[in-house]
Amino acid sequence: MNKLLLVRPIVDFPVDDSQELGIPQAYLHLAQYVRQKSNWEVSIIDYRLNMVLGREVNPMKDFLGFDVIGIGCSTSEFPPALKLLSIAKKLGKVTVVGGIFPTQNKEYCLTYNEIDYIVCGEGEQSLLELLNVLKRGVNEEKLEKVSSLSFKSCGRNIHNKCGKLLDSISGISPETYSLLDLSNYAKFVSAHIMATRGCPYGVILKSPGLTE
Ligand code: B12
Repeated sequence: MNKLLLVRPIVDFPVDDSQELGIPQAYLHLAQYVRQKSNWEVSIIDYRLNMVLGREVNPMKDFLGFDVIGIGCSTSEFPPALKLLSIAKKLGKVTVVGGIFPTQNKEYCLTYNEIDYIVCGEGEQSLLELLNVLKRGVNEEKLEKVSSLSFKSCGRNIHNKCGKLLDSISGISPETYSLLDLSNYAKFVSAHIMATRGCPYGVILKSPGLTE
């Protein structure tokens, strides 16, 4: 087991024709981190891009050859993500979700059998830890040590402790960008970059001259 596919679902009710496309920043960060620190092979498929290009969206075919299917979801992405996760489970894949919706709705997400694991909050370190455990075969004791992970075990919902945030976040390398078909994104959107991560207000409060 060493092949991870990160899948971006289409959105059922986009606010414009572009499917709110954008380059999937989170997937690039996750893929880069995992690839740098393990021998997992990571691929990305963006069904939103495929939709606007008029390409085929065929998860039954696309998921073959991968061991783990990972999807990040905002609220609007959760229903289409579930459809994809259901196909992944029919194909016998391990499924993992992350992003704002699963992070805020862990208990709700665990009611769905389509979801094996939830990574809460910042995903890089936890995803790497999870993949390292999965590679050696599912082991309950080891899963309970994976930071920020939620999962079901013997009918109980387990929510592990949060991990530490990353000390530094590296930029996306050209090698990682090559996981995406950038020239096709360029037909529709300008490139977003991530300038900072997290909430800056704690820092502002501690600035000299300001009182709490
Ligand atoms: C940039 C941004 C956009 C950009 C996206 C550009 C792009 N190229 O992707 C644009 C402008 C297009 C956009 C549009 C919208 N956005 Co917006 N956006 C953001 C913003 C500011 C940052 C997201 C981001 O890229 N973060 C950087 C990456 C690295 O972090 P991340 O996505 O959180 O991913 C990390 C973890 O979540 C986790 N993770 C994520 N996915 C996965 C998957 C797996 C398998 C795992 C293990 C982990 C994992 O690991 C990642 C790395 O640590 C957030 C607010 C915020 N600060 O998070 C709002 C936010 C996500 N947007 C929001 C909304 C509402 C929208 C719109 C619906 C607005 C609208 N009405 O049109 C649209 C919908 C877009 C869509 N359908 O997907 C809401 C979502 C709320 C919700 N509950 O769903 C947010 C949270 C803002 C808010 N507080 O309201 N957005």
